[in-house]
Amino acid sequence: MVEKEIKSIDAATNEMLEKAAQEKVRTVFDRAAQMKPCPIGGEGSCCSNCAMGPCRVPLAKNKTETPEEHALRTGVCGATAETIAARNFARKIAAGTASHSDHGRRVVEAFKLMAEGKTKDFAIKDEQKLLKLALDLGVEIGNRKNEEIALDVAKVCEKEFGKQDGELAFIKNAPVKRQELWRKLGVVPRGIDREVVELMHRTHMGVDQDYKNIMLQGTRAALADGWGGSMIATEIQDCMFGTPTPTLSEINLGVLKEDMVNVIIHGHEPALAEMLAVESQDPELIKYAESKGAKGINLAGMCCTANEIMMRHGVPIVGNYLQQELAIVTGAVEAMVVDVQCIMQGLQEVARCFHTKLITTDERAKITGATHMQFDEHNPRESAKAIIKAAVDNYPNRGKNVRIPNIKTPLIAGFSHETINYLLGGLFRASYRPLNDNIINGRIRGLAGVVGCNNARTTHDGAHVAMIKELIKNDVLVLSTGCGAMAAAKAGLMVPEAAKQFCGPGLAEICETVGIPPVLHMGACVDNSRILIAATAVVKDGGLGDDISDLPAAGAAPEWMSEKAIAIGQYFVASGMYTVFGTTWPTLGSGEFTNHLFKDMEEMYGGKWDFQPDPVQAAKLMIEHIDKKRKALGIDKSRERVLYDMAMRRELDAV
Ligand code: SF4
Ligand code: MSK
Repeated sequence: MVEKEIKSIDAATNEMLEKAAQEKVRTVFDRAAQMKPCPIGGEGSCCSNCAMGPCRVPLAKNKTETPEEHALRTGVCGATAETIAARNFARKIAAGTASHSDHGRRVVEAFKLMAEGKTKDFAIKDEQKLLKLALDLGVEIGNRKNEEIALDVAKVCEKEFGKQDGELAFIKNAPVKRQELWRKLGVVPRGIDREVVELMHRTHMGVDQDYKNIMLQGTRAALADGWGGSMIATEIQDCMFGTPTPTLSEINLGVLKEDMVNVIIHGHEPALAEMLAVESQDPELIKYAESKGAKGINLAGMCCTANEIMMRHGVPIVGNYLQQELAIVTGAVEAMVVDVQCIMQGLQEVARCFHTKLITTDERAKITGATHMQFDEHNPRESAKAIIKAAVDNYPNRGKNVRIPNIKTPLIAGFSHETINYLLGGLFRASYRPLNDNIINGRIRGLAGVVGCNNARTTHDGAHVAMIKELIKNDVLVLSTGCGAMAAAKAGLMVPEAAKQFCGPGLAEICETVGIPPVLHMGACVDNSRILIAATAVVKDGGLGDDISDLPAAGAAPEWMSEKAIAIGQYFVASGMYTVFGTTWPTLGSGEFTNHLFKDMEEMYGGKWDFQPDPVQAAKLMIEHIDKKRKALGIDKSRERVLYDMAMRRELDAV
């Protein structure tokens, strides 16, 4: 675990931390300082899978431990350090897969209601995508109405969750060679729920006690996330809410408005957020807000729900994961509306110190002390209206101690796979060809997916921004999602002008020619599936090998904290991607199991895990990997990595 020196690299965050300290409001930053992480749990060496434990099997102090001594270091049932670390790791994959996939299931349910005409407020926004999806899923198009096609698409997707055998449908979206490898290794997912249930079973006390075998099922569950639940969520959301296209917006606490009713929507699922975006513009509700003394209604987003509505509607983003409580500390938030995932329980305690109403909206995610207003998918507009009205009613309760940091940054987001295709190839010959050509000629050195959370154990946003700057300086085009994308946006890396300032000459030239930022915002956590699709499109366009593992590409989550990040990492690795995580690594208690993830997986999948808490060093590892792949492809000529001396590094940090 790296000790952080400063709390955040973001000035707005630091300003609100000062305000919180002055007003004696306790936030995640204070709780992290007070609660030291358990070192044994942190390295995956604690098992509490049965009531004979918890059993702790930390790494041997004696580095020259003999195999016999090692065999004696077990839990009460005899489970070894390898089994315990693997079970803990696999259960994180199960939880991450379950979270993304349950999100996907909810979206399919809303889509089905829409197709059946049982909710009038949702519609098919992207007909092209619906038809493509129908073709991919074997749904008849003919002369049928869109709603009929959508209903069959919904039914096929719904079945993906409960299927007992066969293969998940979207597995066919992967490169053919990859599909064959998965079949050979026996890791093709059969049904999403089945893989999660089986993984939970196999990691129960006394079941699977061979770490390699546990990870085969861990991989199958992770693939059921990336090429299953997450991909379903992304595809159906695009059909129903629109496929994102480049959109200009703003980010950071400065998007809150002193003279308006501020409503923040926080979490992950976009259905309610979509309706809030519509209802916040409703003239009647605006008039109602004016009757309470406000100038209007200001809707803004937090975490991945923010990414969803910013990509589709340009709704501004207040901040990422570690800023959720600080938004309330401004004293200017009438309602913090939450759905599921990444919502800190600490929000309620912070909200109690201000006038903010914390509103839960999903029966799966309630918080003691919060107000619950159930979102009704049959009547989504009515639900949204009631929530906004509650926020407006709370405006007169706002205290005098309001301080909104005057800090916000513009960003351009909305780089779905389809958009990248059009931007690079043009509307009539959409293709990845120009991207592939520029990777082959070396202007673009490679691709990096930098994704994931913030973590209170490391400087807020610091690792994301340092890693991304190092990558783009070395001509690596960055694709980003989640809270990492927001960190990049706040640092000014998501506007085309950033190319000239921060990129190496090759990448800068491409960004300037096409008019794109060097860091492409691809969406929320579930939209990491867009990165899989983009990587596959690069493979299919030709010239860069015949599998994802051949590409000069790498993945990273430098500030990860969520179990979902482990599921994402495992499906990246199993899809052939070198993937490096920062902050902390949850299997260090077992050298042998860690070796399996860091070495054996490369032989199995062509991708592997790595851990490097220093973000610049981690970026260097990614660049080394990219260069290794360029060499294997025979396109390594005239590419030298830019080596920085201290003066150059200071100059880079100053911009
Ligand atoms: Fe201990 Fe084994 Fe029970 Fe885990 S399953 S708590 S290692 S006895
Ligand atoms: S919100 S999972 S902190 S990216 Fe998706 Fe951010 Fe990580 Fe949650």
